[in-house]
Amino acid sequence: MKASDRCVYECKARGIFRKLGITPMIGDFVEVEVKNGKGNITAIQPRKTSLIRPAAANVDMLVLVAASKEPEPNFLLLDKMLVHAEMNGIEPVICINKTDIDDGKKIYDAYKCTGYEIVKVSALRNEGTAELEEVICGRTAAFAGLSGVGKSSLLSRITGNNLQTGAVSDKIHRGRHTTRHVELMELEGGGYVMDTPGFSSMELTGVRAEELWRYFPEMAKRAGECRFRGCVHINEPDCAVKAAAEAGEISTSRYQSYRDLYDTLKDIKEWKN
Ligand SMILES: Nc1nc2c(ncn2[C@@H]2O[C@H](COP(=O)(O)OP(=O)(O)O)[C@@H](O)[C@H]2O)c(=O)[nH]1
Ligand SMILES: [Mg+2]
Ligand SMILES: [Zn+2]
Repeated sequence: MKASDRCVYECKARGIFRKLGITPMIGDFVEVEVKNGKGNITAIQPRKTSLIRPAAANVDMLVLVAASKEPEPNFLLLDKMLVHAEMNGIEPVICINKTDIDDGKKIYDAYKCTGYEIVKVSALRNEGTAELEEVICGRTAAFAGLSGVGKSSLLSRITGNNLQTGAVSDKIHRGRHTTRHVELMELEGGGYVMDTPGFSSMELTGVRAEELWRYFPEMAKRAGECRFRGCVHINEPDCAVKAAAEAGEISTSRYQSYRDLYDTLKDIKEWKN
């Protein structure tokens, strides 16, 4: 069934959800009671996945959009988002946009060691967008990334909808043209995509510092070769992860993010105890 064949009802959520502390999220499968053309959400199905940043349910792919330039990539934020996706069992894809102004090699080199799919695109020139659509095909994908990287421009290309876009400087100075609401859009070849508001910071929670390496796939696959069990891959001798970082098999940027995040998580724990 296509979205155009479906009925659309404006719904209210019953007060019971508020009492239970449950908020309906974008992407939820719900049961609806219709009266006089208006819907009432009576039940929310268990969620397959639930992302906090961006807030969305049942997403199975996170397309992390970074611009090769304007704005400069924020590697630490990208790495936090990748850990967040890993923790939630959501497949991440790295999408390098604006390849018309810079080839994006810096981002590519930072992530080629991860094994994640990397797609280079230019929304402006409509290059690589068909490949991006193919990668998403059949899935429910949320687009996330800094404001101004081109999420709405890319989604306009692949959905054929005309989404609101805005110049980077406009957003920074006046907060105009930003995506204020999130909506699922159906792809012609199957699958759904959603645009999300850009954000520039996030706090990583729900993971212990000692477990953090598990969410860096290029570290996790080498951890079994470390001398010590419980190695956190920072100062231990005969650490296979550190050796791989020194040999350039794990990028400097990824290893640095790991160390920064490890320190932050360690501090949170000590502060809470
Ligand atoms: N040069 C270039 N500019 C782009 C590209 N994609 C988007 N832009 C521009 O970047 C700005 C922000 O785009 P937008 O889609 O609103 O970004 P969003 O905040 O991530 O949704 C707009 O001025 C776009 O025209 C691209 O591939 N190349
Ligand atoms: Mg946008
Ligand atoms: Zn180690």
